[in-house]
This record gives sequence, structure tokens and C-alpha cells, in this order.
Amino acid sequence: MPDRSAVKGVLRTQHIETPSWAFGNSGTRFKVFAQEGIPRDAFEKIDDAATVHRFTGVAPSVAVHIPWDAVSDYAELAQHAKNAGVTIGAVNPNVFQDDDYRLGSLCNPDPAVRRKAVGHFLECIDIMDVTGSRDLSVWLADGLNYPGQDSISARQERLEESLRVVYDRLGEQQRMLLEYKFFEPAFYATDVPDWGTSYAHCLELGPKAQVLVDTGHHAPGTNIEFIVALLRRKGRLGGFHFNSRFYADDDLMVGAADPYQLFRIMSEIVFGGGLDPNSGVAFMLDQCHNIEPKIPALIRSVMNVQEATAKALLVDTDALRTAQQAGDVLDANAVLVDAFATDVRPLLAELREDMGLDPDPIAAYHRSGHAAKIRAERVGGAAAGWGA
Ligand code: LRH
Ligand code: MN
Ligand code: MN
Repeated sequence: MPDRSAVKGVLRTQHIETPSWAFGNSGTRFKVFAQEGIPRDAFEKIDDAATVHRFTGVAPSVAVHIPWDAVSDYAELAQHAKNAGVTIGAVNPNVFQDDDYRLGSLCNPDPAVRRKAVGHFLECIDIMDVTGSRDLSVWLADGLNYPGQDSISARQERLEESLRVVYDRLGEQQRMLLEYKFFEPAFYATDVPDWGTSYAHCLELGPKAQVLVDTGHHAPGTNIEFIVALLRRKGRLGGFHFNSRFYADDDLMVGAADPYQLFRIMSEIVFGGGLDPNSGVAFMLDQCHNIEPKIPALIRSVMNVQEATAKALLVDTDALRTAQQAGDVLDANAVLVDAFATDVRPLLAELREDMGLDPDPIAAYHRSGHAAKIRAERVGGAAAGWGA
């Protein structure tokens, strides 16, 4: 059995990045619900990320979305983050909210629109230079609603050309993470719909291009852990956008819909050495808390990732290998299921105490009075971006 203190040692080093947009008001296309105490600008979103880190100890960075988090001075934003105890993580360019992008961004048939989109990506790399961010997170809303609307292959060619310009601008230590999503907002064809398309573009671009797996971006029934294992083997798993889905891209709290799936994904990460801080696998959340309070929801999400990781670390790999080699299907499966069934909450409580934290981060947050404080201080919080 894996050693308890070794498991805690690994869990201490796993960092889970929060998304700035999860702290703003959000909703569906039917309604954006306004909550009290919502950040009014990027600085206050960073403060909220720092609060999540203060109670969990393992969320030391926050991803930004540009222009949702646009500020006049990014050095000041980075300094603000540092003072609050966190850093700015991935920079997410937004090429889906302008009217110009009706027919796409990097794949748009109009070269002027493609130039504008590429320009925005380059501007985001300038921001990364200032904030010290490693990852440019690329997600494109590009696609087609109707067969015949545009040439599928011409769009791939435009995509390849545009991504090349962006890739060539990356610094030595910077990476491009190419995220895929099988549908929405385009319904007939999406230009980067799956891991295979993303992987093909990454291979073409070079080693600094890596695939980003958003757990909500797959068709029902997709075996996500298979994708994870394959990309990890090929050295092209750049990281995750964690969230849960029941139907489509629901962006609910990670581990809420299917904790067993999250455990299976984390098990492949453990088997593939993806928890080594040098592996380059970024563990990021990409969620929206439409009806629940946001800071505790993010604390819970961080804890859910930790729980799945702890269970994956508890898999008895020797016993698993023995059963696998003996062709003992039931025993092999039982080894995995046993680890999943382990209650790791006492171990995580102990880890938090070791780290000088409260063993129950949610209760500690509620006791802290922080929610009442921000409710009183912040009036007229901003929407995260959608429906703003
Ligand atoms: C697209 C997506 C992508 C965006 C984020 C707001 O559905 O997952 O990562 O940047 O949502
Ligand atoms: Mn995402
Ligand atoms: Mn998404």
C-alpha cells in the first residue's frame, strides 16, 4: 500500500488554478443571476482567488480572461496578486465576443478578421511577458452552423497559418494550450472539436503546443481517461479545465456529477507521472457558479480535485500490476474500486493541519465572516463576461 506520508507529500505539491471568471456573476442564456459581494474588477477577482488559496493552501494561481480582466497596467495587476499571496496563471484570449467574429476568428474567411484575432493573441502574449504567465490558453468558438457555409478544409488551413504566427511569438518558457470542444456555439461543425484535431495542430506547431482537456467538452459516454493516458504518453497533455457536466458544457463544480470519472482521470495522471511538478500538466478549474455562492463553491471544487487525487495516489499499484499480469479481471478492478471507496477526508484534514490550515476549509470560510465583509464592501459587482 502506498505510504500515507508520501501521499501527503505529493498532495502538498499539487496546485489547482482558479478561473477569474468563476468569481463574477454568470448564468445561462436565459438569465444571469446577480449575487451580492461580487468583485467589481479584475483586482477584486484576484482577491477572491487569494481567499480560496488562503483556506485551501493549494490554489496559488488564478487564470485571467482578456478582455474580461483587462486593466491598464498588468504589472500592477501582477503585483496586486503577489501582495495577495497568489500569481497570475494562464492567460485566456477572448476571440468570441465581438461582432467581427460572427463567422469565426482564426478561421474566419475574411483575412482582416483573422489579423485582428491574431493581433489579440499577440497582445495576450505581451501580457504574459509582464505577468510572468507560462500558458496561453486557446479556445476558439469557430465553427459552422450549416453544411456548405464555408469550406471545412480551408478553415483548417487558415487555422494552421494563424496558430503558426502566434506560436512563433511564444517565449522560451511559454506554451500554447489548445483546447477543444465538440459543439457550441457552432452546431454543425466546430473547427477544433476534439483531442485529435488539437493534437494534430500541436504536433505541427512544435513542443510548446499542448492539448488542453476541458472535462465538460466531450460527448456523453466519452472515455476521458483514455484521452488523458494517450496524450500523457505522447508528452502532449498540457493540462485540464476541470468542471462537471450532466448534459452539455454545464460548467458545474468538478467532481459533483461523476466523482468516479474524476478519480479515473486522476488515476491515469498518477500512472503517467503527471503529478510531478515538472510534468507540465496544469490543473485548472473552468466553472461558473450561477446559483451557488462562488468562493465556497471554488473551495469545494479544489477539495474535490484533492480528494480524487488522494484516492488515485492510494491505488495499490503493485497489487494492480500483479492482478493485471495474472489476467485477473475482477481483482484488478477491485484494486481500483478499493482506492476509490477509501474515505480520504481524514488524510486531507491531517494534511491541512500539517500545512497550518483549518482542517475544514468550508466551515472555516463561513466562520471567518468574509462573505458578510465583501457583501458590505462591494456594491454592484460585475458579470463575468457573458450577458454583461
Ligand atoms: C469554452 C470554455 C473556454 C473559455 C471558457 C470561458 O466553453 O471552456 O475555456 O475560455 O469556457
Ligand atoms: Mn474551458
Ligand atoms: Mn467550456
